[in-house]
Amino acid sequence: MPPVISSLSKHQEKQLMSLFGHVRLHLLYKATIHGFTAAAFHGHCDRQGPTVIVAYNAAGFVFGAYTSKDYTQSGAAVIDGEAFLYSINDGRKEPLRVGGISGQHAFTDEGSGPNYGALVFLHEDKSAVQSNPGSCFNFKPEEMHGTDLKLTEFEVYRVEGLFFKSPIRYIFMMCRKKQQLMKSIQNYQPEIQTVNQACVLLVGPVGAGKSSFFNSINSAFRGNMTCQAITGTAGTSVTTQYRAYTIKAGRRGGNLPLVLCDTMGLEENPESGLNIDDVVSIFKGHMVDRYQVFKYMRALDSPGYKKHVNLSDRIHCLAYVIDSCKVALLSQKMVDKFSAIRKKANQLGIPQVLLMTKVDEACPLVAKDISNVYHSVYIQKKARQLSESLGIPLSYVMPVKNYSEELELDQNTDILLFMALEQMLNYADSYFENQIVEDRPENSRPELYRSSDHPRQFLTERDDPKIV
Ligand SMILES: Nc1nc2c(ncn2[C@@H]2O[C@H](COP(=O)(O)OP(=O)(O)OP(=O)(O)O)[C@@H](O)[C@H]2O)c(=O)[nH]1
Ligand SMILES: [Mg+2]
Repeated sequence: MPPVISSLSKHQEKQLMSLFGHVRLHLLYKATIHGFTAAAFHGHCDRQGPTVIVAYNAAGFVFGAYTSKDYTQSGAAVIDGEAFLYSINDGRKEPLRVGGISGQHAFTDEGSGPNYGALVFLHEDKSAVQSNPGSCFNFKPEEMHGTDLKLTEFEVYRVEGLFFKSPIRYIFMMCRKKQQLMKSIQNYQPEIQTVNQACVLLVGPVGAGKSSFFNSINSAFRGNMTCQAITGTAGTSVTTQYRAYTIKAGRRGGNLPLVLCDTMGLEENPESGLNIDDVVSIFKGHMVDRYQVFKYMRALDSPGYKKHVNLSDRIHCLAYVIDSCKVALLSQKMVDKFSAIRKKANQLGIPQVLLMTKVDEACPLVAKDISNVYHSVYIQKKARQLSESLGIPLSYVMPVKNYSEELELDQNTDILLFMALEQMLNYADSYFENQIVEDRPENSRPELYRSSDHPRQFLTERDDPKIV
């Protein structure tokens, strides 16, 4: 998840927390960023354990619902004695808390927006709430939400702490989250039938952590530390070869449906580091794996130039990789290089994301516990700065921590890496969507049709011995 920021004011947050006691709220979903749709809500909030909904309206009400149960889209009426509705408003000293009507269920766990009977959020996939007091919960509408049923914002937080007095439960939940992400990545299949793997290109300044990102993803899927790509620090780029790495799901597992392409680092000097013409060759799929990027590959007869290319050779998603500690040090020349690359990528319709690496070095709070990454004001500030200087929307900026000196894998680090990867695959899908020429007759599009017309070949858990 990108570093989305809570809209709660300090006062509202304090009032909300007073309903729970000593807890930590972890923002899972923010509708103005992820969309005011039931699908977006379920994509971020299903199976997250105890959660609280925070809805905002223009009349100044912050209101919502707490449940200690999971959302799973089971279709069942869920009984939850701990569930309650609440409302916070400047005109009131204490928050309003409304418990459920005795003998009635708390919410209906369906595929629509969260349905608490008396309050149905994201009603009809809109930024609206439907109010029916008396069904499951009872309240006076003017006390709950005024007369304003239109939502200006809608957020969902996981409620952590109180319920994780038992560390076992917390570990179990994070384990489940990691498994879900791994499965979703393994089961990914490009929208186009002739393409088996999405190609993601990593581009960034020397030492930003491009090769380490590949090593980290490879390690997380293998289940042990790997160092296939050479990493380290030097005056110039440690990586000199263009590499298109495949990744295995477990030691003896099959290849994942993605290729991570690692390159030489960018340098300020126009004559040094990765050249923009080379980047364009890579975008179009002309550069062969293991090409030594010593000099420009403009000559079409260069041995590293693949003349005949098809859609699967091309880059389907571009990830800019930037060291979080060096955001303020990005020179104008480097920013210009990024915008030149961005212009070329835009022309070719390649979706772009931004990986902020080394979040552990940038913020001591995150170094202590990687799951603090979304609470770190410093990381959020850096993400904003990057978004503004490179002109990339904030929701496309993803913080990650690569494995650098660790000897063992860490679950929270893996989750952050997988979340970034899953997002890249989603964006690669947007690239494929754009390749499907809907208005051409069937017989004139031999390779450009949706793979969903054909049975999907999913990896099974048996193929994936390393899922933990
Ligand atoms: N603490 C920390 N160190 C990192 C992280 N990512 C990379 N590093 C370290 O940063 C240094 C450079 O990482 P590389 O992966 O080699 O960087 P690169 O972008 O591939 O660099 P070039 O190939 O030289 O362009 C290495 O010493 C890594 O161990 C991270 O997220 N956290
Ligand atoms: Mg490298």
